[in-house]
Amino acid sequence: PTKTVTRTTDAIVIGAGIAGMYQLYRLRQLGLSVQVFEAGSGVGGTWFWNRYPGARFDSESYTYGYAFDDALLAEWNWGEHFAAQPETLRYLNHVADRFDLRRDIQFDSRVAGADWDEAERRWTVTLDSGERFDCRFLITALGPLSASTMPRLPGIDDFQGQSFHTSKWPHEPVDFAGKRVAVIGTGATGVQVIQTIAPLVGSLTVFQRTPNWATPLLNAEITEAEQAKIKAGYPAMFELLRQTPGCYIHQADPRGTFEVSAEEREAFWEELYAKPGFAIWMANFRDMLTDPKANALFSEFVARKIRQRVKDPEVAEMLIPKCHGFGTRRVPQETHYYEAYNLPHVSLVDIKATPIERITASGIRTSDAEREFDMIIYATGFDAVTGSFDRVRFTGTDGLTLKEKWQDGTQTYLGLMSHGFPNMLTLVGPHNASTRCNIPRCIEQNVEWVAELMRYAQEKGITRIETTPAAEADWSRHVEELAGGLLYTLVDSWMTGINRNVEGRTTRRVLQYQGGAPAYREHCDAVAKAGYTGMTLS
Ligand code: NA7
Repeated sequence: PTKTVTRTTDAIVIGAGIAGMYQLYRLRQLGLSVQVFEAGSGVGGTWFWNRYPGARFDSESYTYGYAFDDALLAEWNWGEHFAAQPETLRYLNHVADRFDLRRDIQFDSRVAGADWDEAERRWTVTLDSGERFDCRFLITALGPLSASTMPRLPGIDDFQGQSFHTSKWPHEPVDFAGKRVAVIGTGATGVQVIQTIAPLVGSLTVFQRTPNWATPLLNAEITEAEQAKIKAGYPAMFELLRQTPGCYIHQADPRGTFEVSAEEREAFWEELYAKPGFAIWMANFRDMLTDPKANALFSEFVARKIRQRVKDPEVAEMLIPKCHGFGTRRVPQETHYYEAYNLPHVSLVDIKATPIERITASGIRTSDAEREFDMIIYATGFDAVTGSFDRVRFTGTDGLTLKEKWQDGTQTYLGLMSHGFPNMLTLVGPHNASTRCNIPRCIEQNVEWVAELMRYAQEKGITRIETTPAAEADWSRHVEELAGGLLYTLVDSWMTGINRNVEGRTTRRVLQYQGGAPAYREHCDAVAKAGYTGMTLS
């Protein structure tokens, strides 16, 4: 049957977050027609959705913004070293306006599925509304942390008070005054919410399953003098970011933990604890994330800090992770997080000891108590990296969906494509360096590589691009091998693909390329330079 489509373009991009916006910009420069679909009613992706109180960068603002346009860099003044969500969303809206991006973005449009048509060598994209569109190249910019997940608890819909998942936070202001609030979840998001609302609420009860090693963010406003210095330093800073493994301004210390004296070690760790941002995670001794003994010693240092900061020793012990070492899960960055537990109206419930049995009409019932709340905040995270792909029905050459193909292990080439899904490019997909990265830096690399591939295809009249099974198998094996020896692979977290709120997400997986962004970039560049090895172009 002839298909009826609303619009036919050279490319469709799914998602208008940081990746999708920049991809649109780059493809337009090639003279391609592009249609972007965005589920939200505005641009910004993560920064559009995650409006919960306290949402902010853990990367230095100026390392996070787009680097591709000098005029944009020159005109934008970040207000804080670690900008809060409203500022970031303002920035992304500014970018959308400045480059006139909105005219090719259709908002409030969630993509339900995409079907490959081998005869036409084109994709048909179907929206939730049933509307269909058609394109030669399909580029996904779905976001690695966009498929939010709720606990699988009975009674969630029975609750009569207000309740929110942090990533679906309402646009209207939420009033906390005098409210009895529950927060479930103590990951990077939970920590930001808890420390921010603690002083505003009537009472706060935190339901913690696993504590995390949180360390001080030490945010500050950017002074005028700093602003000038940041602007003048942009070229050198971006050059440095190209060289560090995760494109952060922090670099591992070349020394091993046990190569220095105990005094020197302690002094160095004190220094790191007083440094803003991720320095403590990324500029620590070089063996901190590979040597269990080094890791345990540093974890003990951070545990001491927690004990010093939390007045009630029992609560302090509950907040100290016992089953994983520092940095083997995402390190939440905090501002007076631990001090929040010193407030008389804040309490902590260990739900490993006393599990939540159900959500009731008036609150939360654990195995030992029933508590009443006016508001429940679910800071329960995401079906990371592959979850956003699973929620779209991508159907490839042999009728297999991508979800089915990746069911028993993700298979990709360069984390940017998968065999059986021709002409589909997966920005920030599994197996690329992006989710171990100061993400816009890796996004720019992904986007620019894809744009160059599109330019090449245009020049050579190529209408079909697919990776070979052999190249895909090699890359996937390489990615698995690189993760060997890293302590994080031994721990359950979104970084290892675990999410017990999702059917089948109980086995650890390697989702990220761990060889570092520079090596990843070299791989990608070598592939392009050699005329796109590992791929069939026709
Ligand atoms: P995370 O880091 O995945 O944290 C989710 C939190 O929610 C974590 O503490 C979980 O406990 C907890 N959780 C999840 N499901 C449940 C259920 N069913 N019951 C109780 N507690 C639960 O997500 P975030 O949003 O904080 O951060 C995601 C990333 O966004 C972050 O790393 C940054 O890169 C930005 P668990 O640890 O699984 O025991």
